[in-house]
Amino acid sequence: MINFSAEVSAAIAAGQPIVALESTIISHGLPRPRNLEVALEVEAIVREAGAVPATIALIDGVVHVGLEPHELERIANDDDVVKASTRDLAIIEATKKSAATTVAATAHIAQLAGIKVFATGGLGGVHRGHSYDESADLIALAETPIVIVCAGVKSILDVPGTLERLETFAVPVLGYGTNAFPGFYLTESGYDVEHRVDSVEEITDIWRNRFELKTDDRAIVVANPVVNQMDLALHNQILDSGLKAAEENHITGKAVTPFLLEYFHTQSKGESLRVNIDIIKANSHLAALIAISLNK
Ligand code: PSU
Ligand code: MN
Repeated sequence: MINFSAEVSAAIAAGQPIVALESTIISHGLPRPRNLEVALEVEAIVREAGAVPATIALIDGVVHVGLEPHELERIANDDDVVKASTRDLAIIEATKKSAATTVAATAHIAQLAGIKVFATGGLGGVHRGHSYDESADLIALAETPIVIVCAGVKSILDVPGTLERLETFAVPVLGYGTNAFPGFYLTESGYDVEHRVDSVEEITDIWRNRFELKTDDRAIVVANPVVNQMDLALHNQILDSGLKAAEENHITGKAVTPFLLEYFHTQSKGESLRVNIDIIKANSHLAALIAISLNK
């Protein structure tokens, strides 16, 4: 069963453009109390652009598409909110827990709800040096027809490895106004994208062309580079020490990404947090414009 917020059910009934937003970035990606403020600011950006935000999470075992303010507050502040990927969804339902959804789980639920556009910060991908640590985000992209707007994959990951996997899964990657694949905290990752688009109309065109060719069963990644990137030297230094710290502390599984993000936020004294917030806001704005264009 899916619970729709009043705002989202009205939008579905009226055929309005909707943007799905993930919640793991709120619960596990940003520090308190900024996380709740940012979640609300991001929703406001989507509304201002003319679309309706649908933040997705599980509350007491129920899937919610669109969160009321008090529900958003629980996801942001409750210590017992776990991080749920696709495989966890049915378990969380059965155990009546509350959970924030990753890119993979959010995309899955969004698609069930008929939502075509989704904004996040950075995608999960292949982790460095661990051949079997690949985010379930990759498989979800291969199986979910949705447009996902991101600032590339998180720079803590193996970027070329992740791009190779996206190629294997036949997931198109479009550089928005760029030929360079963005590097999350950095404007450029050092790797290129094959396809560049310069308008939302081009993305809509590509989305529609896929139906005819029956390549419409998977995601389209729109890679939107951050404008004011993090200081490069600071970024590289923290990345090196962060990867070592994760290793030394034996951080594994789904704890790896939150550990590294938190490490960045503390070590950079808020600089990576500033960039992460810029990213999610810019991506949500672009996602709203895409949702509006797809709706025409
Ligand atoms: N983007 C951000 N911050 C985040 C994430 C993305 O700016 O916290 C989350 C997303 O929910 C993504 C998850 O799906 O990190 C990836 O986790 P993992 O590597 O364990 O699959
Ligand atoms: Mn992992």
